[in-house]
Amino acid sequence: MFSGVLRAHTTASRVTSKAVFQYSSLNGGKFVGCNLQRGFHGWGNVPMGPPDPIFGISEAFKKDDFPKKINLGVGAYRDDTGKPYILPSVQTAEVELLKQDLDKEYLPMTGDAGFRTEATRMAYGDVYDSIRDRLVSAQSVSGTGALLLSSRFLSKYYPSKDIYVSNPTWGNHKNVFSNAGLNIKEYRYYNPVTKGLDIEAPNDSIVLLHACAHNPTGVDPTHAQWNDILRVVREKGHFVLLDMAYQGFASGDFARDTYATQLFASNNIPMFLCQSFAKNMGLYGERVGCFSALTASPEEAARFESQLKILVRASYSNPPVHGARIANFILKNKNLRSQWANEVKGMAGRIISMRQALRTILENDLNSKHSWKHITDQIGMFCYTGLNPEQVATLSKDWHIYLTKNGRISIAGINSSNVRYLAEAIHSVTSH
Ligand code: PGU
Repeated sequence: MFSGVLRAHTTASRVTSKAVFQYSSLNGGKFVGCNLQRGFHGWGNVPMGPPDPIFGISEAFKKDDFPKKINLGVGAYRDDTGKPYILPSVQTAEVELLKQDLDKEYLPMTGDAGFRTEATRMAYGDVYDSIRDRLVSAQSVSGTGALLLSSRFLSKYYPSKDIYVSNPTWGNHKNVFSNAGLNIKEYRYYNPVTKGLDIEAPNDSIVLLHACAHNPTGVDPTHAQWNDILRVVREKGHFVLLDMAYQGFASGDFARDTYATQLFASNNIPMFLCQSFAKNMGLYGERVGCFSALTASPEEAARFESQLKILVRASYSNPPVHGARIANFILKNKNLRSQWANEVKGMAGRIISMRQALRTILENDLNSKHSWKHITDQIGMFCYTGLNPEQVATLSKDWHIYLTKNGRISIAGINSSNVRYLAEAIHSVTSH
């Protein structure tokens, strides 16, 4: 064992600090530790963090070797054999792209321009042509990346730092927003007394809304309720942050799921939109998304875009290329695009049939004394079951069925082979 002394000089202050490095001859001469005489003394101040409420469940599920285990935690589509589903349209696009022998050069900071055009056109539908010269967009690192850009931009330039999210909402909204320096406030999404939507926030607030397939409740506003929300947003001067992670999964139809986006855009509500292609193209790990901002004029759009580029450059420089190419290829190719639409319809349809199957077994076969109507009333990938944390814990401990503590189940994880086992488990934990 011997010690070496390293002197580091900082040119700015001319301060010299000493660091004593220890090497161990017993450890093959490898560096085994560093003891700075001043300043840093290791990460003793770093507390152990909790596991992620959604991805932590996948980790627990993986460790379980029970053959009938079920993962209903993460919102990731599975086919009827419980396997991840690679969409045939995506496979075709990848094969065609490979033939083109494309390079892997950096994308511009705001990403692939063709992809951004196609993605935003799909989200804003008929309104797109009338707003395109005021719309600023950036390809994002999936939906989460779009939310990150939104919240960092708002934190820097929006006058209020309070953001109102529905109670409940997707858990990671709060992490992303608070990391960007925004203060999380909640509005009561559903008022059980009026059986209506309840969005209470002071004037000029930032309000996060789920464009379709609300996560975790699976309860979306009706068109009439969206119109009411628009009225309130207008009267109170709110800024709308629209999260659209599930276009196509609410109704099985891309166009029908754009009601909220089109409503706000056509009424010139100041808004950001966060799109994800994780679910509807099954491109989870490719991280394909799009951030867009509706501004007041082309001149404002130009200033906004200049700052957006600076923000992207400082965050991750430029987005990944492969997934956006796949999405763009599908969106631009008429035949492939309609094939994709059918594949999404198929996924949405399988989810609906699993809702029906689960409810039927619980109510008709097992004679549950509870109503399970909400399983089929709710839409999108999730069902907010109403199971309490204790029942959720029993499901994982005794039945090897994994779901988030708030009682949300990802219907996409249910299939014809496990639905009965799941129904029996739910019946068992709700029978006492
Ligand atoms: N917004 C909402 C409402 C979401 O549910 C999700 C994903 C995202 C954005 C972000 O998805 P990206 O993959 O970044 O595009 N929620 C899923 C997936 C797992 C997770 O928590 O990220 C879920 O299970 O809730």
